[in-house]
Amino acid sequence: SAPRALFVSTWDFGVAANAAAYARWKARGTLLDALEAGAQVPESDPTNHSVGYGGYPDRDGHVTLDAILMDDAGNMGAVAALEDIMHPISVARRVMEKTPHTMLVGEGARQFALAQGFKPVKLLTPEAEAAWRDWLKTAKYQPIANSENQRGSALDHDTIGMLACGPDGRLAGACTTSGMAFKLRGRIGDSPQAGCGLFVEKGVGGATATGVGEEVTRIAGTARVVASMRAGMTPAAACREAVLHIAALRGVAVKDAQVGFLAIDTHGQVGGYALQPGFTFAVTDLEGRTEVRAAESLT
Ligand code: SD4
Repeated sequence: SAPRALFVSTWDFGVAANAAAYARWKARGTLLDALEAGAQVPESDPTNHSVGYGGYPDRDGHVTLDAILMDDAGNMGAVAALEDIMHPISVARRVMEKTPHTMLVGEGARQFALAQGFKPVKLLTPEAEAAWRDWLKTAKYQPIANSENQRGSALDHDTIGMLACGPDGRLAGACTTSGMAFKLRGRIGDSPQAGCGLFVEKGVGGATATGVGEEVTRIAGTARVVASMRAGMTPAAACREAVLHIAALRGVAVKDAQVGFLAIDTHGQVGGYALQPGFTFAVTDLEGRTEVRAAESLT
C-alpha cells in the first residue's frame, strides 16, 4: 500500500496548501492549525478564481465565501455567503471556538468576523470583475468541468477540500470556496455544509467534495462516502460508490457536470473518484513528500 498520507487536498493547487499545512504541523501545530494554514493559501491567492480573494463573484458582482473546518472530536465551525473577509476558514474556526453554534451566514457572519477583529477587504479583483462583466454580456450560467485546473477560464469554480490523518489515526478536514462563479445571490454550495462538502468521523475516515455543489448536497455526498467506509469500503471504492449514485440518480442532468470526491481512512490511505476525467489531488506523507495523483472517473 502507498505510504501513509498526512494531508490530502483537492486539485493541483493543493500542493501549495499541503506545504503550508505540513510546515504548521511540523511546528507542533494541531491538525486543525495545519489545515487552517493550508486553506489560507488559496484563499489569499488572487490567481485562484474560486477561493477567497480573487474569487469570481455571484451574478450581481458580490464575492461570497463558504468555508468549514472540523475534527473527529465533534468540533466544527462554518460560514456561508460571507463577504469582505480574506480568510473565511479562520472565521469558521472562530465560530467553532467562540460561539455555541456551528454555522453563521451572510451579514451575521460578516458582523461576527469584524467583531472578532478581521479586517474588511475588497475581494473582487480587477481581473475577476472583468471576467464577470464579460459574463454579463450573455449571463449564461454554465459550470465548466475541471475549470479548477485551468486558471483564467471564465467560469472556473475551484474549491479546496483538505483532509488530515495524524500518525495516531485522528482526523480533521477543511473546505473553502467562493462557490460556483456567477451563482445566484444567496446561493450556498455543498462546501460549508457538514456531510456534503466535508465530513470526518473518528475511527472511520474523512471525505471532501468538489465540483457542482448541488449534486453533492442532493445526496449528502461526504456523509455517504464516510458511511461506505464505515461499512468497510476503501476510500477509493467509497468515492466511486457516491459518484455512481449521483450518475444513477441524475442521469443526463449530470452528463457535463463534474463532481469529485476525495477520502482518507484512519491508516492514511487515500482515494478519489470523479464523474469526469481531470480531477486531481495532492497527497503529502509524514515526511513531507508530496505527489499529485489523478482520480479515476466514470467517463
Ligand atoms: C460549490 N463545490 O460551491 C463548490 C464549487 C467547487 O471546485 O467545488 N468548485 O458548489
